Amino acid sequence: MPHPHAWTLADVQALLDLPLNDLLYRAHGVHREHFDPNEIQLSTLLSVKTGGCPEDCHYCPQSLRYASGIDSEPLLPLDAVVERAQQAKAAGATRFCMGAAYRGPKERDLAKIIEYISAVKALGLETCATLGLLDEAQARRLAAAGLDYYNHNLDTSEAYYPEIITTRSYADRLKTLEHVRQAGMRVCCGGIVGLGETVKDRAELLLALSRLDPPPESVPINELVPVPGTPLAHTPKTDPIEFVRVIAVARILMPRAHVRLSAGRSTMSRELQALCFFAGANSIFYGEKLLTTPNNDTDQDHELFAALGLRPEAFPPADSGMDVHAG
Ligand code: SAM
Ligand code: DTB
Ligand code: SF4
Repeated sequence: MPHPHAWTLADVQALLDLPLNDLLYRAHGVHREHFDPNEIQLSTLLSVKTGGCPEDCHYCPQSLRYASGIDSEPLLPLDAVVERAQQAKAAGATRFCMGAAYRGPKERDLAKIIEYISAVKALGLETCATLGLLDEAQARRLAAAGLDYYNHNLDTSEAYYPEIITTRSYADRLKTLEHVRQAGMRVCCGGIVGLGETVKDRAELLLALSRLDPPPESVPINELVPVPGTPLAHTPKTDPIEFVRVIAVARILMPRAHVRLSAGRSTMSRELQALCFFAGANSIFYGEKLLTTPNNDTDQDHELFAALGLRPEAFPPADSGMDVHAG
């Protein structure tokens, strides 16, 4: 097997094209080498600032350009964020991810988000934020506040990207990821399947993710949630087997990353989710809402874990900085 950095586009295309049983066997083998295959990490999302975004991401209901029916909401008060984080912790999540509909955070908002981060971290949860583009100083301030992960996706291939977003470039995204790394935070970076991209675009996205240096610690693989009013509302649904292939190849290319079965899970059967977990997904968004769209019912998730013999990652998470032996 080539060194991770030596993968070529042809290799990745060949992986995506393998007979499914060969691909699954290989991906599951890589998964077992690096992780307990029966453990799953749970992240809960909260939209801390919703809608009214000036960007034009064609998939996104929060862009102010599309009539998706989302009401804009300003930044939530600190106590509301803390309450939701406490609920997430009580329900068994180990990571709390705060999302904001920005091109990038404004100074006044960043100061408030820094307060959220300190308060959520004090609960012993891992913290993650997704706030759009960051400059160097902003990344440093978030890291200093105790932010463990920053989510910023490449979304699709560089070639297909201009069909999906015109208001900021692939290069802008890579710059933000560099700032996040330089500030010492862990990177959560993935993409979306089902934007109308080709299999080659998927291969290019997966290769670009694996070539981030170092590769992301967390890789969310989203299936497009088609929201009425957005330009991609009528995009044909991805073949579920094709989706599983993307998960499997992400696992092979990024053996140590948590691969997250992300948006789109609520319309997936239990069997399809089980196949994704076999293919190497070992993290999910947990809680009944993503940012603005519905996610799976938590009781049903627990039934699924029981049926599959999956154990949620224990609390406190390994990297929370909490003393495991205290209390
Ligand atoms: N505004 C920030 C940004 O774009 O970086 C942070 C929030 S944004 C909603 C985070 C990610 O959610 C996007 O990069 C995209 O990958 C994903 N996303 C948004 N809408 C989606 C949809 N309808 N279906 C699937 N994924 C979606
Ligand atoms: C990611 O890759 N997926 C999440 C998270 N990062 C922020 C967002 C999914 C959003 C789905 C559409 C919505 O609920 O608005
Ligand atoms: Fe704005 Fe982020 Fe939605 Fe793009 S994905 S429109 S940047 S909230």
